[in-house]
Amino acid sequence: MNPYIDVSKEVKEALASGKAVVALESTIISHGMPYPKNVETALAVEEVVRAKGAVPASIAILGGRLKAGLSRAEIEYLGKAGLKVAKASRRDIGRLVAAGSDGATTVAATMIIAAMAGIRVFATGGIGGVHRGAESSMDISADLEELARTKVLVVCAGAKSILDIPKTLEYLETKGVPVAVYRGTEFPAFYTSHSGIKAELVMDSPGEIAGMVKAHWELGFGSGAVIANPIPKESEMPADIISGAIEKALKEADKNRIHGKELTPFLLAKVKELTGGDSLESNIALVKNNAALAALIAIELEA
Ligand code: PSU
Ligand code: MN
Repeated sequence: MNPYIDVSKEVKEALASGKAVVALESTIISHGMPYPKNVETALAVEEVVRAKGAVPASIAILGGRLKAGLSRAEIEYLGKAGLKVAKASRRDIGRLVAAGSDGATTVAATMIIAAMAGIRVFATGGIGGVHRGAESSMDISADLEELARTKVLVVCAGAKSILDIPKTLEYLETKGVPVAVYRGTEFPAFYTSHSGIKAELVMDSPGEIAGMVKAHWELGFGSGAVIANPIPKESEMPADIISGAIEKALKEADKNRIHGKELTPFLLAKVKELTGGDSLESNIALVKNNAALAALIAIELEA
């Protein structure tokens, strides 16, 4: 095991005995939702994973140590600290370790730490991707490069349309990352299952997904995979309300010249502000839904 990583006792035992483990990210806790809902959600999502028969491993960087499996107190700490904790992607891990600092891990950094620990399935809300206007800004999330190089399957609710979804899918195709939609006909757009983009590959069971990723890895391909799990019907937001809020958020970001790592958190916060509590409730519902599917896939992978 990498000397910089601490795997919790529960996660270590689960991995050693071939039990299913599901990784969970921490940017969603500190940067994605307000306190105390973020802590409640992170703990509830862990419970969803357990209820399905798998072991949750929330991931973060604490005091310069890479952590796979967080205690309640550690989750509470990250939730309370919020934006004061550094948002950590691949490039940030080394400097945070060297400084003995804390970091809330993005999809990319969570994949890296999960892979180091031997965890192959990870549930989150939405992945980063190619931003709208990337043809001039070149803003493409490091999450996509990580998916191209790290063997972790990521279950998400698609991508928010703060991103250019068709370009994000093109990028993943170029990089050889398998992308499948779970029981849906369109690639889902986070708050809504409708994006107008036809699903290229649809899978109907956790077993089928596990079989696909197992073959992908046994063939020697070194990439991750994306499973896009549409938000449950009852939690969906009306598409026009969401797209109106996103257009407004993008204009504000442009006006305030927000870019780099600040852009995604800025857009997420604006969309939330503009849609009130409804979007937060949808967000919580879809993360739980993804955690449940990830647990079932992880169980199939260990079977
Ligand atoms: N998209 C969401 N919710 C999120 C994120 C993205 O719908 O919480 C977070 C994730 O942690 C993701 C990160 O890995 O933002 C991507 O940031 P960037 O675009 O700066 O790479
Ligand atoms: Mn970016």
